[in-house]
Amino acid sequence: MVVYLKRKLIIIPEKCRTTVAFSTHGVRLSQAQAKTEAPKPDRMNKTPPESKSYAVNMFRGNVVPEQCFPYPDVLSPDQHETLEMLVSPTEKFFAEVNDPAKNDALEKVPDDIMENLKEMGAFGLQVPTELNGVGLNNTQYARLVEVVGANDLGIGITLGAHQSIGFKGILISGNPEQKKKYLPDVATGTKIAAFCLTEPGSGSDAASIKSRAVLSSDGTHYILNGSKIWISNGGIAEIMTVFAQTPVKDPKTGVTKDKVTAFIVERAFGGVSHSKPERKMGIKASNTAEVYYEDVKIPVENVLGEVGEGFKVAMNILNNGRFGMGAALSGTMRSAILKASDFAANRLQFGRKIETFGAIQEKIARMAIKHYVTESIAYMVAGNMDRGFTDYQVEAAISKIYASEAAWWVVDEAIQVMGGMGFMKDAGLERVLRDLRIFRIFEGTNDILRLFIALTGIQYVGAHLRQLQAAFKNPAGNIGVIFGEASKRAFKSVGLGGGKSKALEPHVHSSLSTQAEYASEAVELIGQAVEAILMKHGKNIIEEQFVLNRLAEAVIDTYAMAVVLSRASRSIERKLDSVDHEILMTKVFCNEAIGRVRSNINGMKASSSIENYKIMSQISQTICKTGGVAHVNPLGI
Ligand code: MYA
Repeated sequence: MVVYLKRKLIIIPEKCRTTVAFSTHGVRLSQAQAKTEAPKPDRMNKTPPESKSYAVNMFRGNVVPEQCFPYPDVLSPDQHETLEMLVSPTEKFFAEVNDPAKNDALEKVPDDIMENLKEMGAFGLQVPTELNGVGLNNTQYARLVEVVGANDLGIGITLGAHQSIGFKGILISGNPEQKKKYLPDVATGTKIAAFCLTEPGSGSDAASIKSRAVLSSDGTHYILNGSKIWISNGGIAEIMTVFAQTPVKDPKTGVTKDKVTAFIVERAFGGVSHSKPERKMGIKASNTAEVYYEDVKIPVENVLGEVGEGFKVAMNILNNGRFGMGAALSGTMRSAILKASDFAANRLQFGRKIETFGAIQEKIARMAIKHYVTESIAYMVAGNMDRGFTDYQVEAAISKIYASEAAWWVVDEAIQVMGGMGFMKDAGLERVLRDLRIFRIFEGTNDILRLFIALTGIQYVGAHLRQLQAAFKNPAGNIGVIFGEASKRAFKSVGLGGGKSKALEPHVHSSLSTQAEYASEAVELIGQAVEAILMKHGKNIIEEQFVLNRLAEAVIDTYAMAVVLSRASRSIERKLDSVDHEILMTKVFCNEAIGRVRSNINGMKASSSIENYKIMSQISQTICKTGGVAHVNPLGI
């Protein structure tokens, strides 16, 4: 792995080089090929993959509204009614039966609580009803998960590790026999599931796992050996989605290479054992353990997806589950804001309620705005998944990053508003803060996901620029492509073509027109910045993480702007009771976000910023070489 993400680069020949192009699912060349080959006619005519993802298209400077405007509205009246019937008993259960502080102290979800959750159907929320599940769609699931997140994140992880990722592979990639065999038991919680990817030597670099499964000589089963660490539900799971290297012969070259394959492993196969539960900072009620596999015999019919395609299976499961985190943490924030605002509205200091002080007002307003953004993104992603869109991975990553950072900030500030009271265990916030810390780390660290966002978008741009470059080799045959691009650029340079800054005007309510202009401007800035960094860095862009991080930041803010504008516009249209409040939050968020976007875009190119990145790199290297802080104590002793 070069720098975390091994994107394969294609260099466009120098003489017509405007930028570099990257491999994509649809367009793929080795570096050597790209350097030497003239584009072949069929490749010239090949249309690069088209995505309708709002976030991905921002990298080309395009507003593609389909997956953002109007705000999704996917529930039928029946689905709405089902959800209503589920939400209130779930809230009642958490308010009256479950005790999160007790679970935290016990470092376990007590057996009676587990049984209650099973009876409520909480272990199979998205499994079809004919396979013993509740049959919810993603939007309905998000709403219930929000209730869980509002009350007990330890239970949230037990449930989430089980269904959000543990058996999700069977649900989305399993064949009918696998679904029929495994889903009924996991849906009822009779058998608990786990997702087993991470290994001692393989965290963020998921493709580098060492566990290995070899086909038996009679071809009936695989023999799995290896170990996994930090597996949520690892000590209690009966059914595991396990990723392991398997030897795979390339049909074209005949060369055999190890490639990742996904397996459904039953503890009952034998050879599966686990460590005692890990002692953790938070989410203590959830079980986390190492899992060991020793000559585990896995029947060939338990391969999940295709042999050698396990990395994609893993990524799809993770992409598919990420919105759940956004929804759960939106619930967590809602609870924290309730506590902080209740305290602020009652606490007297200096003869006044502290809610009347600007210092407290700013905190509470920002907490609410971050919650509004988190919630809006989570339901946008869930809604788009329910509408059948499949290119939501960048948005899902944005949801996870935004939610985990916003929740941390909100709960930390809630403690600050409550002062000494917030620091006390009885306030119930210190546990939540401990629970929250892992959310920026697991399911893809936020750092890795930022790079994933930036590089996925750049890859998309690269494919389109490559088509343009190929078209210039045969201008006569590609007049449409060239003219389309040339006119787009010409319009852009003189601010015409509908004016990019007006691109969102038709989709956003007129009372938010200034903010819509900011959101459109941000898209345009991103498009220009991506072209500029590709021209400047070429294939080395993957090494420019200081720059990529700033690009990802700009993308996150710009996507969030569009989402809240979409939601607020719908609230205006529907004349919701909270509409005025929503407009105010949307205005503040967008007014501030455009400033951050401009600053991050500037930070991708300003020479003073670039100089600082070089210096920071040097500082870090010195510290790591020294083995800690490199400057001496001011006292010299
Ligand atoms: S589970 C462990 C979580 N671990 C991770 O998330 C691992 C993070 N690492 C990665 O995601 C990947 O290794 C990265 C890829 C991104 C670094 N979608 O050369 P590449 C394709 C689709 O860039 P790498 C846990 O924490 C890519 O296009 N495709 O790969 C438990 C390329 O395709 P092609 C993707 O350099 C937590 C190919 O793969 C994606 O190795 C418990 C190779 O790409 C993607 N995302 O780096 C949580 N990425 O070859 C409980 C790559 O065709 C849940 N590709 O060009 C809590 C839920 C909340 C509560 C719920 C309550 C009920």
